[in-house]
Amino acid sequence: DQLGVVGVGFSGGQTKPGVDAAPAALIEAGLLDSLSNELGYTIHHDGKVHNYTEYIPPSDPPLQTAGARAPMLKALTVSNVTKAIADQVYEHASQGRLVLTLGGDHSIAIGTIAGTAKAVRERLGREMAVIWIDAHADINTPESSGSGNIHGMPVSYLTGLSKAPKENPEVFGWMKDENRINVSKLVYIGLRDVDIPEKKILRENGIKAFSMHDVDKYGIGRVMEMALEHLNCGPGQEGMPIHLSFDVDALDPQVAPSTGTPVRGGLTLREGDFICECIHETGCLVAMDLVEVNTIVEGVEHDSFGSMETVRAGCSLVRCALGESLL
Ligand code: DIR
Ligand code: MN
Ligand code: MN
Ligand code: MN
Repeated sequence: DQLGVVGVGFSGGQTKPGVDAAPAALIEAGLLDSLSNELGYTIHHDGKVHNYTEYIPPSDPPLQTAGARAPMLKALTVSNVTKAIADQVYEHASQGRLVLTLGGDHSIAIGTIAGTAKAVRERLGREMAVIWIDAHADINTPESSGSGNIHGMPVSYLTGLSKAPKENPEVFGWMKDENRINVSKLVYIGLRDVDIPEKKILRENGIKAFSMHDVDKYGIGRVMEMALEHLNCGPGQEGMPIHLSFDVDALDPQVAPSTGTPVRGGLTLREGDFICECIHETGCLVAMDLVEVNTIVEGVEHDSFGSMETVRAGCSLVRCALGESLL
């Protein structure tokens, strides 16, 4: 099978350095080698981890919108960079390749999903589903966000809940309907740190979300059945293309401590891998993002145990989504 790989060394959707070094760490750990040598993928990769410096404006002051709790940080930078990512991902997806994007903070999913959504519409004439695995809902609008960090907002742009402000069309004005997904085709798993305004957004839009409470209550097996059934990808159903966006902070910090905003009480390594295996089994996967691995959080050394363990966990998630556990 053909696999397009995009290395995204970008951290501008939040304030902690180190998440930009993750793609290199994942590749150094042998991820791409195992995908080609063990899983048999033909890999299309330009051999780079992009830092998008050519897209970063010389000045990008905090953007205060009327009624917002906090100014939006690096709005123009993230808009420009995600547009470039969307083009890269579209290029792979439009040739029918499964696309793997190694991030980077979660703001980059604005680009990856925009790129695959467009390619899937053109190639298959269909809408795409998104499975968002995360401790957080990442569905703040610029108005509801308490931090101003865009990695807490990607889903609001991707679903059209947030759009380019009239007075600042250069901030995400490049996004068109062809880049967006329907809120009814979105499923969350792993949530446990959702802001109050985000809970309201989830409720008002009837968005399907499985929190850690649901994982405890039903078990991950039943949660995956319900999630895939909701997306028409269960056994006997017609199926639809799936983009999997996996934030490593969905995993418990005991197994993935090296991430910018760890939250206790997360998924076990096996629950994370199981989610990926179930999605692989559907045969519907068209793209995967692995984001928020941060190799230098809060003084944790680059080569420390926690950082290595997080990289190892990330590699395992990707291999499971790409078919490693098939017997
Ligand atoms: C918070 C944290 N909801 C925010 N979000 C994080 O900044 O909007 N997302 N950490 O990964
Ligand atoms: Mn690349
Ligand atoms: Mn996230
Ligand atoms: Mn998160």
